[in-house]
Amino acid sequence: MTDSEVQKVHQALDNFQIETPSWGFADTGTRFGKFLQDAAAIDIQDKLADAGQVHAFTGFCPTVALHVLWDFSENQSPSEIARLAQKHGVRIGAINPNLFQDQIYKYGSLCNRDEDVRAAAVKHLLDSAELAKQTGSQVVFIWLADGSNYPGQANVRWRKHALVETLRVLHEALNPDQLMLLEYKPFEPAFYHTDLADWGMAYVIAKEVGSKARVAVDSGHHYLSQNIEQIVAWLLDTGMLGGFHFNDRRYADDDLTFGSIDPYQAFRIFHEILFFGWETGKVPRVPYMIDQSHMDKPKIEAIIQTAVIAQELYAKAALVDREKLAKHQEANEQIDAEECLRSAFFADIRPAVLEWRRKHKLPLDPLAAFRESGYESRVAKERKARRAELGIVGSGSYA
Ligand code: RM4
Ligand code: MN
Ligand code: MN
Repeated sequence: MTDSEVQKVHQALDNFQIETPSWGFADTGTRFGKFLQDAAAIDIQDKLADAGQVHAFTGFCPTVALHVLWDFSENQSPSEIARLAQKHGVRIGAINPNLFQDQIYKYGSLCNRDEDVRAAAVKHLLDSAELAKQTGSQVVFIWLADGSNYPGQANVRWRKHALVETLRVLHEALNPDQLMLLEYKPFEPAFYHTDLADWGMAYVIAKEVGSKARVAVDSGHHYLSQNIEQIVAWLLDTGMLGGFHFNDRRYADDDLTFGSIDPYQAFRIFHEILFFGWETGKVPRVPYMIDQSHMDKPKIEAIIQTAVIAQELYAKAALVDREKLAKHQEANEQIDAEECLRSAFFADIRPAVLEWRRKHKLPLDPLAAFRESGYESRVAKERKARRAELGIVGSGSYA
């Protein structure tokens, strides 16, 4: 790599941050069950401590996304949680409302035909916006599980109107500098129809709701082989890209480590963002977030590994010779254009990334350094004892 290429990578990395998910540190599983880990976080204090570790060893994961019902409780004020985060060297990132686990949501939340249920869901959104304000968060990140399981069951147009109407209430409550992101997903938990099934639906709803609404792209929420980077390019071009949930998949919403199955896909997403930045003269500050639940990998290591993979792929995307690429595109030189992407993707950027870590006085190998610290075995022992003391008997059972 030439000096100017190394510089290009360093400049890009100086602007690259990725948010960790609080739920990635806790015991989670599939719908068939859970495999419990002694070192898994028990409460919000543990989750923030673990996220603090990830940031300390990587240097670019300064914020943590919280899930309202899993992380906040009556006996702990939001500002206390924000202070706790600070103590561990991180800040609160996106606030994720939970419109899917309560019994009242059997037939949906914001799209439910029952007015009382819709009102309860709206109240939860307003509470979430309040939590965001009190924790200094700019983002309310909405994943809607609403949908139906059987043909004929639901009036999809009625539900669309209900969605706009209810989301507008949240929209009005947000500060001018706050955003609400709408995450789409084609199926699951509902299997016949999902109210926000794809980026187009999320886009339409966001536009109807108002200027503080954007679309969120979860890389696992597409049909197989869908061109995600094209969606990203269109959302960028229309000013509607709100952020990401990163993970990888082979089949459905697998929540596997980002870039573990198809790193070229992840690279192409980053490339579209940087290409847009190059063309418009401004690289957008996109909230990149990890949305993964590791049930068999050790959790903190898995998040460190994910962050490092994302950073490496971002560095590769930064290396694309965009000037050259633009010329080849104009001249219809498809092989040369494609080679612009391939040569960046296959370049060994690790020495440049090492150099960046050295420059920022970070551990050269975050994963190895974290392992050497002994943190995980220490907390495993402590948390195991605390579970016993608190009488928490973990269960892996599905039914
Ligand atoms: C969904 C989606 C959301 C997450 C829920 C629990 O599949 O990815 O972001 O909050 O799972
Ligand atoms: Mn997600
Ligand atoms: Mn998902």
